[in-house]
Amino acid sequence: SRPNLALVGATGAVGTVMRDIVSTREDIWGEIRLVASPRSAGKTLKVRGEDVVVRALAPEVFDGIDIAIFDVPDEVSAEWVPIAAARGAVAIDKSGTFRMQPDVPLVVPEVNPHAAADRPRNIISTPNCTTLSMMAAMGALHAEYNLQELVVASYQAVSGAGVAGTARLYDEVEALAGDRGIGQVAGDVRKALDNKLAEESPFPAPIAFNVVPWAGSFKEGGWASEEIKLRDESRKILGIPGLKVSATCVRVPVVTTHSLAVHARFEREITVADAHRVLAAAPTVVLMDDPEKGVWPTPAAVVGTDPTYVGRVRQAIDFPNTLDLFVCGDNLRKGAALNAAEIAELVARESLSA
Ligand code: 2RA
Repeated sequence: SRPNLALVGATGAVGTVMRDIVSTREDIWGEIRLVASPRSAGKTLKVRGEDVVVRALAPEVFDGIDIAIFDVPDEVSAEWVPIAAARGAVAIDKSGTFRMQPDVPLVVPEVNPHAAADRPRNIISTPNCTTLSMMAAMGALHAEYNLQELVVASYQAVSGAGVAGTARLYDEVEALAGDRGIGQVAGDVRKALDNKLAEESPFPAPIAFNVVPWAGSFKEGGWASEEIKLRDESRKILGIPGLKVSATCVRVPVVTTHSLAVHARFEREITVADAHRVLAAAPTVVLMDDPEKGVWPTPAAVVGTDPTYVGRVRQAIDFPNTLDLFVCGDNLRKGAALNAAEIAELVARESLSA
């Protein structure tokens, strides 16, 4: 019989995309149950063209569920993912809570699908969207050229910070629209926003007419949590415990789709032609790389689509084993909902073929 799926966090930024994804991909599911905080319970939302009433998170909502996808804050996952798993569901968790635990696999289906089967706690984690934005591309290159080092700068969209992040960018743009003198005097953007917007921002500096060199929470040594996640998660997914990684994560005024400038060193020389061949053959990567014609990916050009887009591939002039490239990926789709749905499909196929 068809497996039953629960979507926990069905009303958030990722949850909304999740409903769209399960409604448009091949339908392998029996029931799809929507679950959210008590505040959102009782709402009616569409899935697969049908109205479904959202249920409040409680132990019983997992009865009869085979797979539960969680996109909720870390502390909610910490409490509820083990409850779902104990009630017999395979829990696929998007939070940071379990990702680095050794008995929980961290899965990107293009890169390490086999890892999903080894899940002693019935929990599978899905990576942070920043890591995911480059994993399909870096996994394909690593498989042939053996990755040694990554230096990354991110350009992260505001929807990575949820519905509130997106609302804030729109509010700031609206508040500043029409002022053709703004952004030319130190501090004027912040001052104008302080005067016009009462609500506190989810970002530590203005995000309109600006870039913000900070994403996530404060970690030892002055690192931001997003930078540490990028390092730890890349190592685990690619299966390279000693991979050298250094990152700077930056928030930019883009609604959705994270971009990364990646400087990747491999074990042996890799030319642009080599990289193009590998990337063009990777099923979920789209190569957009013809700089003479102005062809490279931008977030605005690819948002709302599934692939990982790669352009600006160069062999670093002073480092022959090293590529510089630019990657874009929709942080709500491959970066979140799509990867979780793909893991769920992997697990579902195990039982369908058993
Ligand atoms: C962000 N990666 O973009 C985060 C979301 N977990 O803020």
